[in-house]
Amino acid sequence: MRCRLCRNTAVYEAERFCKEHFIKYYEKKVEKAVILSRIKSKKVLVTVSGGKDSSALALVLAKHKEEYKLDIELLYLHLGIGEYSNHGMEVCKKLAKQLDIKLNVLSLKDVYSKTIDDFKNEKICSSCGAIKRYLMNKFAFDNNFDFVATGHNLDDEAAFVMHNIFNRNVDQLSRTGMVTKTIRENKLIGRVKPLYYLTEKENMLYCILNNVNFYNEECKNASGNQQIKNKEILYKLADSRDKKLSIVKTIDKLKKNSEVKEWVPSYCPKCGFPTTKGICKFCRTIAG
Ligand code: Q46
Ligand code: ZN
Ligand code: ZN
Repeated sequence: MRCRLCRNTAVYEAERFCKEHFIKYYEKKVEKAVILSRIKSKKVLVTVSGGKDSSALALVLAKHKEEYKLDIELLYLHLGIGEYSNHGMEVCKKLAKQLDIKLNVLSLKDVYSKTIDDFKNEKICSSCGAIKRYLMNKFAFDNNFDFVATGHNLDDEAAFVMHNIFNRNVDQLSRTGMVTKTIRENKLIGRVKPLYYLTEKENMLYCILNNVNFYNEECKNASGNQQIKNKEILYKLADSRDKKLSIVKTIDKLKKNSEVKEWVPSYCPKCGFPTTKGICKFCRTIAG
């Protein structure tokens, strides 16, 4: 198959692009997200796991950091999930070296004397997710970052939207989107998803074509992960990039036309960070 733009051999068959034109296509999509989410000239903390999505994210932002005037650092959360966490950390160390970007490593064990392996409940992924969100926000707040960037992609977003439609969860749906606001006085650092318009496959190809290492191992708890189950449903119903994009864009349009209630946080009496009410989920989980 030939590239639709230059007739060289296509490396990305779905859109018929050669290597050069795929990379241009990919970086244009990231640029669009960077412009729309207004993170140019900001101090951005990029969370990395060693997987393809966050490695692609770190690479594309590092490559364009001068152009976007970004001040970026990486964060690896070592959650203590057996060898999986050690392996992820090693991949991230190599990535940081290759990109020449500072890597911060935060170990749950070192700071809170706990690991995810210590949690034996059925909802381990829900606890893990809450811990990750809390630590990203706290690290970014304590170190004066303007935004936290994550490797969430079009597949993640479309799967999340579908799951919440099936569960009639309007509140969660209203919280989807490419970027959330930073409200420093509320100790809330905005989260941004620069890979919002790109699929998992595209992220993987971007890493491969740029010789960036990533690892494909699954966490041993992945069978209980709701997000992974959501994606399996998505792949059955929306098998193309266009369909996934339609799901996400429809919700974006609906949100623009509807009034979204501002979330007024209260503060956790134990740690002082925002919560919906009472002691925050992080403090409850860590104490449990
Ligand atoms: S790391 Fe954590 Fe995932 Fe492992 S325990 Fe579940 S949520 S599956 S992305
Ligand atoms: Zn081409
Ligand atoms: Zn708390």
